[in-house]
Amino acid sequence: MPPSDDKADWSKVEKAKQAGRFLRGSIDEVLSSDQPALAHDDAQLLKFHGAYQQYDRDQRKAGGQGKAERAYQYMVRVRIPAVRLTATQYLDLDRITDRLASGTLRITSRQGLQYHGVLKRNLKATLAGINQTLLTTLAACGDVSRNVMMSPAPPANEAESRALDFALEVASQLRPASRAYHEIWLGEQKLESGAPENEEPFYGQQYLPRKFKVGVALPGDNSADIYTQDVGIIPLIEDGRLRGANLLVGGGLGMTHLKADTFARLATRLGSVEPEAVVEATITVASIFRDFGNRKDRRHARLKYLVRDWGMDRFKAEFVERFSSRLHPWAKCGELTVKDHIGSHRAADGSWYYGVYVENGRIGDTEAARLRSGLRALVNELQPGVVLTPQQNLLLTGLTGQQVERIGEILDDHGIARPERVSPARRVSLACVALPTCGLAIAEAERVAPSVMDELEALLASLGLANEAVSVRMTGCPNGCVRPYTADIGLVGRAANAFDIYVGGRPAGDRLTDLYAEKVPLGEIVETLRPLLTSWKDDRQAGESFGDYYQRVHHRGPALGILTGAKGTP
Ligand code: SRM
Ligand code: SF4
Repeated sequence: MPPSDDKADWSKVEKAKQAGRFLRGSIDEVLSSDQPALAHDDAQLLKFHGAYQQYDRDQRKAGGQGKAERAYQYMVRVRIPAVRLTATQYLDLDRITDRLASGTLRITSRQGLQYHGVLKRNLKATLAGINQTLLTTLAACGDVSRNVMMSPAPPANEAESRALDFALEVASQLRPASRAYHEIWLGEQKLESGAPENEEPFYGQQYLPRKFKVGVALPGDNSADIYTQDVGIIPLIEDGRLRGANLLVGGGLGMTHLKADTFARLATRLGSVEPEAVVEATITVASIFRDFGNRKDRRHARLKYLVRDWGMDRFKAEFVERFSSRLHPWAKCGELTVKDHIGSHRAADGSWYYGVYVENGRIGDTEAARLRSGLRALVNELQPGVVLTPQQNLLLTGLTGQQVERIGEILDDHGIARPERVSPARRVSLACVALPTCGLAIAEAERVAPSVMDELEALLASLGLANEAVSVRMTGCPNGCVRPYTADIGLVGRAANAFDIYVGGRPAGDRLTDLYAEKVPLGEIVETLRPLLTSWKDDRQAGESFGDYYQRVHHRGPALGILTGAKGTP
């Protein structure tokens, strides 16, 4: 019997789903009442609709309020499976934030878009407004297949284009079927008889045990960091033809400090399949997760724990049993790396695309730089396609050479640094949202990352390393929302003002970092790294990245495909 059938000790979230009538709960009733917030079960169900109940943690600190006085607000996440927006969609999404949210937009590390600070009374208008742009928030969060990531650059040929369609097809087939979303947010009439019994043919009423993440790479571009996904898809393209895809399973990064039974894990090779079987293979993995994932303990509910517990032999056997096509051995494929999509690039069809650097994904206006206004002006005037990248940046696509020249002028007019003036390290660095909105943040990230980068840039310049793209990924807790454990340097919030420093990942994304130093105060992070960066400069081999150098010279202990939350040895 699959463990998920034993319902006695199911987690509170499983019980909320069980009673939730396919994601309905009493969300609609509470939204139209004067209750200040949703209670636990509804707040859990709300996530499947793409919104998180939060409160401003800055305000709470200042006012010293208890739970009852929290000023509740909502984060709303737009799911954009094809990661491509039209100019009109972008401008419509931009307008919503002035009317209904905090006045900023936030590009996420999974190529989604978030609003923060949405008030309860504005939630319906926000979700309805997003749907009017022909986008959705359904399944942006919750125990379902999340936004499917993919390489953001325009495909170079027909084979790449077909490969990127895997992302769309997986997203469409794993989209929840419940009409609850339409009833609550889009005014569709509720059925008199309640929810039909089989409203979710794939998910069932319990949905998945936890979130499920899929990413598609392209040969030479692992922007989607596929080793960190539940399913990673590497298309096999030979002589311009799509031959199939290699599949990885069981990656995931979240862990808990000091808990050795939680871990970040790189996905393991499952094998390869024919092109027409890629989507079915992905859904097959999701079905194994649905039936066997842990529904008692959410800390151990991700697919990676099942893969570790079973081992790949058992996992493969279960997969083959369910899969209608053939699973072939892993096929030889080229080295993965990450392309820097910033600045101007020529697409295969002769058009141009231009990557605008967005520091930590936050699109807003400040006194120093009017990024949101500048992007609006660019999109308005040039009417480009807009693509969100896994590095929290934004590409404008389908441009002429003349339009590319115009971009520089518009950036200048709005005080936005042209990409060539942003250092290589900053261009590839990420930070998660963290404070003040994230309820799980232990430390700051997005708000302090720019000053950490200022210091690091100064140190790199003083060492003659200013042109090195050292990737720094900073998170306010060990959940790993900007994938710190595969970067050159990962900074992970450990206490209010202190971070654990991880080093030794690499752009290919197929190696985890080591824990290098613990509980380093924010102001000492860069100094702590100074000796290591200095020895890299002195002893590196030609072209050797910081992460590669660390692994060659300093790494002690076993090669790691797993990084546990246990106290590590620096
Ligand atoms: Fe994440 C939870 C933000 C990508 C691992 N993540 C959260 C929540 C919703 C906090 C919460 O549960 O209350 C954060 C909302 C903060 C806010 O105020 O906006 C949050 N995660 C984000 C985003 C916005 C980070 C960013 O700055 O870009 C990313 C949204 C992506 C999207 O559009 O869907 C985001 N989160 C990730 C990634 C990276 C990825 O998917 O490529 C990871 C690591 C990969 C993985 O899943 O293992 C990630 N987030 C987590 C976890 C740990 C999950 C685990 O099973 O271990 C949590 C906590 C949880 O789910 O309980 C979490
Ligand atoms: Fe919040 Fe932690 Fe994710 Fe940062 S890494 S957004 S602090 S859950």
